[in-house]
Amino acid sequence: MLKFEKMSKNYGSMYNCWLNYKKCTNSELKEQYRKVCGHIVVNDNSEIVHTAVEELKSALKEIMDIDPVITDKKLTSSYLFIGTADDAKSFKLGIEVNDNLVKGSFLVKNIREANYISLNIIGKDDVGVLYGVFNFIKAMSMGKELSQVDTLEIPRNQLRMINHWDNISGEIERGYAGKSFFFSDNKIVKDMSRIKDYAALLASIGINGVSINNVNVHKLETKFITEEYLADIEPIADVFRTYGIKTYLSINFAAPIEVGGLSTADPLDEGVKQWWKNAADTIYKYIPDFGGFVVKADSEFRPGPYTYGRNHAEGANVLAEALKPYGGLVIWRCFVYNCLLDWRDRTKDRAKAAYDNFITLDGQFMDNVILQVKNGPMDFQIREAVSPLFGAMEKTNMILEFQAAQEYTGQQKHVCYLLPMWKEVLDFDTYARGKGSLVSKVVDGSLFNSKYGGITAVSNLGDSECWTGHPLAQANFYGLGRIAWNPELSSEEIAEEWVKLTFGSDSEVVEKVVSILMQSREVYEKYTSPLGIGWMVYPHHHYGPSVEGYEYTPWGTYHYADWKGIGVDRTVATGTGFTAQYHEPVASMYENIETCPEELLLFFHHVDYTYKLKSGKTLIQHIYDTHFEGVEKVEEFTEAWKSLEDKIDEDTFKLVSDKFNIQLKDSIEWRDVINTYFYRRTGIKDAHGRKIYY
Ligand code: GCV
Repeated sequence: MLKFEKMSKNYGSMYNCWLNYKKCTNSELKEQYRKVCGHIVVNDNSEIVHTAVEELKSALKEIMDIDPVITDKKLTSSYLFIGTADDAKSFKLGIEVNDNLVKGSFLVKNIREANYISLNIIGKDDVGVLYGVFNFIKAMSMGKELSQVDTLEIPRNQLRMINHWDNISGEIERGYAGKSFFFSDNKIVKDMSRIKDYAALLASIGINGVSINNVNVHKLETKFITEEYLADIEPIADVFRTYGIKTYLSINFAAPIEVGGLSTADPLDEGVKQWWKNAADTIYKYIPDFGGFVVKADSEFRPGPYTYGRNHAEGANVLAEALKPYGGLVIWRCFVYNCLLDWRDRTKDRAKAAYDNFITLDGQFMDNVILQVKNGPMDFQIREAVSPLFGAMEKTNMILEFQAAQEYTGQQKHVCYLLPMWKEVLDFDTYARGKGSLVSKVVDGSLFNSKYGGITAVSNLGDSECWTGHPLAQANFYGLGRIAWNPELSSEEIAEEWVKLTFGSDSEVVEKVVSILMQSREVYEKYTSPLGIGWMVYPHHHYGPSVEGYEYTPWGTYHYADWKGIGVDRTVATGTGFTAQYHEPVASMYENIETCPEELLLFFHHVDYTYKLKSGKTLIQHIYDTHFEGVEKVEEFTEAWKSLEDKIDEDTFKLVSDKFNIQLKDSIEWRDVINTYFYRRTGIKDAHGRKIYY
C-alpha cells in the first residue's frame, strides 16, 4: 500500500484549515468518546479505507487523546465500526444500507445494545467510508455529543471538482495565494507531502476531481500527456487516489501538431483521431483511474476545432472517443467568445456568445462529454446574470464553473465570501421544464436526466501558508466542497461550520466572523461596479478601479456610460436581444425595466442617471450612497475583527488585520474613483454634500 507522509514543516494553525484539531477540554465529552472510540472495528482492506483509518486515528488522538485499538473482529463491548456496506453485511451488523445510494454516500448510526454502544460509519463504497469518517471528525471537532452524530449523507452532484490554473513555471494564472504546489521552476514537484495534505482537505469536503494545470496550456504543459511528463504526474495521481480523488489534465487542442508532429489537429482527420487514442493509451498506463481532459478551445486565442471548419461537438468527440474505453471524461469549456470585438458596434454582445456557439449542438456530444459553463455569461463578475445556457441544452451533460480565485472580487486581499453568489446561481430558476427548473437540478443531472454533471471552481489556492493568501478566503474553498455536495445548504450554515472548525466555537468569534463573511459580497459590490454592470477594473491584472479601463477595447466588456446614462441594453426591443436566450417568464422579466431585478438593472438596460429606483433614489444618488456605505462597512469589519484579538491566534489575527487595512485603503480608492467619475460625467451633486472630487 502506497504511503506518503504529510507536510512535515511546522506551519501556523491556518495551514490545517478546517482540519485544525483542537484538544477537547470537556471531560464528560471525552469520556463519551473514549468509551466508544477506544476500539475501531474495520476491515482495512482498501487504500481508501486505510486512509480513513489513518485520518481517524490522528483526529482521535489530537482532539480526544484516544489511541484506539484497531481490530477486524466484531466486539461485544463498545466500539466504532467503519466500513463499506459490504463490510457491514459480512460483519453481520444488522444495519441495512440502501443498495440504490450513489457513490460516496454514507450512514453514521449509533446503536445501543443491552451492554454496549456501537457507532457505525458505513459507506456505500470505500470513498463513502472516508467521507463518513471526515463527517464524524468534523462533528467531533465541533464538540457534538456522540449521540448527535447520526446522519445519512448522499452527495447531490456526481462531479465535485476544482480546476487549477497552475503553470509548470510555478506561476498561477489569476493566482492570489503564492505559487503552485504542484509545479516549480518548470518541473513537477517530487515532494508529495503538501499534496497529501491537500488531498485530505479535499476529501474532507467531498471533492473528487482535480485538474492540476491551467486551461491555457502552454508549450511544456502540452506535453503532460506524453511519457516525458506522465511519470512525474503519476505520484500526484497516486496520492489523490488514496483519498478518492481523480486527476484530470487540461490539454491543448493543437497537441497533435505541437507534440505529435502532425500537420493538422482537425478532429475529423484519421491521423488525429489515432493520435488522441494513442495518447489516451499512454496516459492510462501511468494513471489507470485518470479522470479525463479539461479543454479550453477556440477561446482567447487558444486553438480549437473552428480552425478546421469543425464545430465544438466534433472537437470534443474526437477526445471523448479516445477516452471512452477507459471511462474518461471530456470536460469542454463553453467560455467561447470573440475577444476582438469593435466597441463601436453595439449590436454585438459578448454575453450572447456561449449560447450562440453551443445551442445548435445539443444532442451531438458523446455521452462522456460534459460542457463546463461559467456561472454567468460574461466572466465571474461580482454580479452578473446567470448563464442562459443552463436552461438551454436538454440533451447535453453540464458542469457549472465558479471561480473561487477572486480575480474580479478582491484578489484575496479583500474579504469576499462567494457562497451567497453561488447559491443565487444554483437557486436560479431556468424554467426549462416549467417552474422549479433550478440550475442546481440541471447540473446534478436530475432535470434533464443527464448522465454526468456537477460543480467545479477555479482554485483560489497556492503555496501560501494558509493556502488561500487571505485566511478568510478559505471559507470559499470549504464552501465549494460543501455546496457541491449539497446545494441545499445555506451559505450561512456553511460559514458557521467553517468558522467553528477553523477558529473554534466561541460564540463571539462565530457571530462576528460569520457576520463579516455574510455581508462581504454585498459590501464589495457596494464600493465597486454598480447594479450588475461589472468590469471597471484595470485591464490585464483586474485589480483596482479603472472605470474606462475596458471601455474602448476589443474584449466586449462595456458599460456605455456617457453624460446622460449608463448600462448595456440587452433587450430584444431595442438592444442586443440577449434576453431572448432565457425561457419565459424569465426573458420578459429581464426585458421589462419595471420587472428587471434592480441589482441587474445595468446588466440589462441602459438607464438615465436620473432614473428613479424602487428606493425612491435616483440612479446617480444610489451610486454615491452605495460607495460611501461600502467603505463604512469595511471600517466596521476592521473594527469587528480588531475586537477578536484575544480570541484568535496571533499570526492569523495579524494577517487578517493586514488584509483589512489593504481592503480599507483600496475600498476608499474605489469609492473616490467611481464617485468622481460619475460626478464629472453628470455634474449632479451628492444630495448629502459629501466629499466628491472634481
Ligand atoms: C485561464 C478570464 C481570465 C483568464 C482565464 C479565462 C478563462 O478571461 O482573465 O485569465 O484564462 O478567463 O476562464 O479561460
